[in-house]
Amino acid sequence: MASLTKNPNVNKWVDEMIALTKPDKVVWIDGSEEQLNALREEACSTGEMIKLNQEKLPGCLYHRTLPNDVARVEDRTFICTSKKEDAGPTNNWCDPKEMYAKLTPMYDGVMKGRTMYVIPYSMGPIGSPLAKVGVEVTDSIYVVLNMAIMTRMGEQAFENLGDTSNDFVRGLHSKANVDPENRYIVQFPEDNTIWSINSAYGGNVLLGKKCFALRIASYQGKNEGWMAEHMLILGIEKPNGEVKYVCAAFPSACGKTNLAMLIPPEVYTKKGYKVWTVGDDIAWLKPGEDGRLYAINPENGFFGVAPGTNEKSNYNALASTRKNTIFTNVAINNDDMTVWWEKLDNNPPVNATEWKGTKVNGPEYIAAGNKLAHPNSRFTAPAVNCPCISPEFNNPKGVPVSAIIFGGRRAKTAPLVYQSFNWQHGTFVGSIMASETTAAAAGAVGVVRRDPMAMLPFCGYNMGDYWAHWLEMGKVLGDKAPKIFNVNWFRTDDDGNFIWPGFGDNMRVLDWIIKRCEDAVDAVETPIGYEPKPEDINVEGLEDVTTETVKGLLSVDKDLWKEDAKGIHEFYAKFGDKLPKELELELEGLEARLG
Ligand code: OXD
Ligand code: MN
Repeated sequence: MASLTKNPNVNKWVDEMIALTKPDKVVWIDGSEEQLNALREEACSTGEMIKLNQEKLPGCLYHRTLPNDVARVEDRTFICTSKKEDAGPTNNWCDPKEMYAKLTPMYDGVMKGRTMYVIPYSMGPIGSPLAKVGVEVTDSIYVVLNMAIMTRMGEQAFENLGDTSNDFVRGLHSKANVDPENRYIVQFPEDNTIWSINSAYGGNVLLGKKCFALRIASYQGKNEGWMAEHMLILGIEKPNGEVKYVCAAFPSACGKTNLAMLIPPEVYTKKGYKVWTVGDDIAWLKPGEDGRLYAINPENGFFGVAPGTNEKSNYNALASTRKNTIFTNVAINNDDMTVWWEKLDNNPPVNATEWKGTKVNGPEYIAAGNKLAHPNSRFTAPAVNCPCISPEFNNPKGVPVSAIIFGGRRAKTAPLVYQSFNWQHGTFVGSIMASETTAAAAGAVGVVRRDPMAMLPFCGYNMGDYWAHWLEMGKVLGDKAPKIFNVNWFRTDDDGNFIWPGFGDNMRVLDWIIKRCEDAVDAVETPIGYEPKPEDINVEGLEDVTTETVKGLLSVDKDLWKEDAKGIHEFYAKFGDKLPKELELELEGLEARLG
């Protein structure tokens, strides 16, 4: 099939990939509904996809991955820069020459008997100066259909690239034999290249997402003066119609998609407050003409975790999945070919197929201690489906950011919310982000895992250089820089119960954050930063939380923080002389203030 572009750089690279992988057939994805429909039919006829109930879930399809291929594989993810120190102590590294030499034979002829799909896609709105183009070649229709939801895919992407540019990310994916022993997810930041092999699971194979929009893009951002961050973007509309935008970074499994789509409590909706979703996972940030920081969501859909999503926890996410959605590794209700997952409701289907494909009696299966849906089962849903999608979602300029919020899961240390003293201190606050492991994951409970800016598995270069870039961006932005905050929804009482209600009530904390950005409310200075006066967190309409409770949630236990500071020293030590002096000074400052 003829190429869709005159761009010689694209065509040369695609020809090389064809010569390497030797597919029987090559199909360029133009993005038309006609072509996508034919692919859907083909995938359903081979069993790769299963058609769900087209009345209840129009346009929705189901896919099951192999049980050995259900999540991102951090231990098989590499950053291949010529110098080891450019990947840094938090990434797996391999010399690019060595890695190419190892993988090339694995790709040699891997698509014999298969079709290669060439997917042009744009990360970011078509026509946006912040957007970037990628081309992914793959032997998986599942990848094509997911990329059609997650990106602006097809011929339109070449409009952004033009006929001569060489600035596109080259993504080579083959599911090969889905062999976990030979699974590799490899980024070559210096070559704008990603090679992924032996997986068919989303995070490893939808190369526009984590591989490009975070790992490669973070490296590009450092060189080009912008930032790629693991952040949601939301707009808070005030009763006067003004909308303030915030970005927020949380480690995986801290409720990012829920915060991005939050429905404010009645005390706020009554007054006319509303929350608009711009993005739920990734933000690209660049200073605009007015000197403020602007954000776009490079993605076009949501690749969300299904279990736990329900009418109450995230009404908007659930609504987003009711049409044109791909479900991966959830359970099927065979009575009506709909989907089910843990905590969707209290009625697991009796006539169920669990995620691995076995027919079971749902309630009995669960009673025996099994899960019907894989805990990391997913929905891939178009952003346009989201009832609260921001009217600015496709704005090529992006949205101006007033505040950046960091957060983690801490039982005792971090207060409900605090504000950093300034950008440099805010960078420090982001660099010491951490979560305590929960009983949900294997291993010891309560162990602190450092996850700076929630970028630990996603930073495409040395984290020390990444912090230096943050500090540099602060200098560029000057007094127009967003204010930086830290939140913790997960403080527990002595019995281990969460004290703060979370979900929609997190609006009460966002309210204080916005007021701080507008200089409309005072704060109290503490050793760790500025905190609200307890009475400035609106608790109207809450049943179990009073201003007294908030006071407790804001308490800072100096001994715990001193202990934490020791852990930060240890973590920082890994970076040697790549650690910016400013951060070392911030840590010393914190310790001095703690006494
Ligand atoms: C994700 C993640 O899948 O952060 O978004 O793990
Ligand atoms: Mn994520």
